[in-house]
Amino acid sequence: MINNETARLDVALVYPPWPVLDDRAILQNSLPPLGLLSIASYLESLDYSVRIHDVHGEKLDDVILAERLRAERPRFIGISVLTNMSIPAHAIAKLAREVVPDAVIVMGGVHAEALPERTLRNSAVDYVVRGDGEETMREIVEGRSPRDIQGLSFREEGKVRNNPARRIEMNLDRYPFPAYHLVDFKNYFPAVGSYRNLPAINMLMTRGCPGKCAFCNSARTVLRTRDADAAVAQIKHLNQKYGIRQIQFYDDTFTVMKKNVLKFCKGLEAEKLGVTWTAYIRGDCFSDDMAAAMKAAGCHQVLVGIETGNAEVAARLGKPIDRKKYYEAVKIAHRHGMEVRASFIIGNLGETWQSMVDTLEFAIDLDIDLFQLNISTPYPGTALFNEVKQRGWLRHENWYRYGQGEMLYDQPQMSEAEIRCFEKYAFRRFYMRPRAMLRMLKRVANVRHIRDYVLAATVLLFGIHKKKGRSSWDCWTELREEDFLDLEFSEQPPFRLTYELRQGREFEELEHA
Ligand code: B12
Ligand code: SF4
Repeated sequence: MINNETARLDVALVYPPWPVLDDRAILQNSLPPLGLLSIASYLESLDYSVRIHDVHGEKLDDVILAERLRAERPRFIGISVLTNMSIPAHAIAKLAREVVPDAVIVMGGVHAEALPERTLRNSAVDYVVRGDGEETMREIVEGRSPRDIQGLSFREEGKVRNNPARRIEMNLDRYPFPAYHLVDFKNYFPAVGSYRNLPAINMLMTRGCPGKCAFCNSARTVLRTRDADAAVAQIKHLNQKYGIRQIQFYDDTFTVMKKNVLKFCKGLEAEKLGVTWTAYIRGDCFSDDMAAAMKAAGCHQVLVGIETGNAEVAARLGKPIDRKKYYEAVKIAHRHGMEVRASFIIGNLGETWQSMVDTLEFAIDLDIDLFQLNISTPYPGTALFNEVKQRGWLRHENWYRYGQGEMLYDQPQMSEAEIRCFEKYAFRRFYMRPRAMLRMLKRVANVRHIRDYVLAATVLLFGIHKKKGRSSWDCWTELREEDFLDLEFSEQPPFRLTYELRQGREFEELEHA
């Protein structure tokens, strides 16, 4: 189905930049966008021609992106949107419309799907896809009428029409391996402190999470897993074709389906590839036999979102803590020689100075290896967003600043100054302990690790950030959302939760109303 006659590309998929303004981003991974890679490989398997432009990973400016799109003249342009990249995403849609006026422009991803009416106020966006994008994008590219495409939102007669949700695909093995061949591995790197070997790449075993956390878009989404053998085959392919020696599993909770994890570990160990890997676990989804199998298969670090050490705050987060389970999980990981990287959130609803101290004390007492701290951020599509919005506490909707590095809602009992002060104190208190320092030294396996530590220390402990000079990439960082929203709709969109809109309840109700 490649368009030989007109030499047009069928589909260009674009991953927008995420704010370089947040200096802590330099400590984070930059690995390929797996959602777009999955859509790309599925469309390629159906003989469509596809390219990926990772504006973030490739550090593309608007001139280069425009040149590429002009040369390719794609019939369809898909843009992936998380909250903190949504303003540049709008700019990319406008740019795409100017350069390829007849292309159909589609947005997907958690931010676009949570706010379809707002997204479609940009006249350069034709469709918003809600939920998994593979099948919906296929139907769009096949030229189906938008009314007949499930999981699609679009403008019709001056209104936004939200079609019913699409049935959730339970068989993830229907989709081919992500289209890694469409990205250049040299543009990507793993997060500081998260790898043993290089080069590293990301992959997924599952989609969805049964957790109920108020701050998370993944809460209550339908859990599905790939077959363990397919995941082993993918790692073998990545190792043999690209020399990959480190995998970062990006599943919300890798260990949630125990039988499959054990099968995967056995299969990977048998391949003797020497690939090391990391994965997210939950305190209540981890056990001795699983840890033993994971370690034998090359896992060297587990990541766990503990969030808080205070029981009341935890209950409000929808993630009640069972301290015993966390102590146990850390012990199990250590017993099997795996590091524990744990993340926490401060500035939560109901937070006080004392509850933040509880969190820090808990982190220290747990004896974790790496400590990550974020500031509570209310993302559209989460219960937290709805609550702070309804209470009138949300400070602003400048999405650039939704990067978990600043306070976005006010609460009577807690000031921004307290949160900022605690953040600095916590990093110093945790990492400036002899035990923590010794551990870090022991972890050094190569020169790159030393470079990473210097970087982390300058940013987290001393607050020294990379000097910002102007560059051509600044074209993405100082835009205003309202400049792109050129349409108005009279209807007031309801507050939605990501899982509701993916599982279809709300839209089906609207349909039958
Ligand atoms: C791995 C991960 C990361 C990695 C890498 C992210 C990346 N760029 O790949 C790292 C650690 C770097 C990271 C960083 C951050 N992350 Co993160 N991350 C994830 C995680 C766990 C998995 C992402 C993934 O690969 N998903 C699997 C793929 C298959 O799903 P998908 O991307 O959603 O794509 C599917 C559909 O959404 C849809 N789709 C998506 N795009 C498009 C486009 C088109 C055209 C179409 C048709 C369909 C479509 O189709 C895809 C295939 O079915 C998600 C949670 C999750 N389960 O998604 C959080 C998540 C995306 N991250 C989140 C956050 C908050 C962040 C940070 C802000 C954290 C921080 N403190 O800095 C940064 C911002 C990064 C950024 N802007 O890209 C939030 C986003 C919330 C929001 N509303 O924006 C999520 C949802 C977790 C949560 N808390 O709820 N993250
Ligand atoms: S924070 Fe973790 S456990 Fe909670 S819903 Fe999100 S992915 Fe699931």
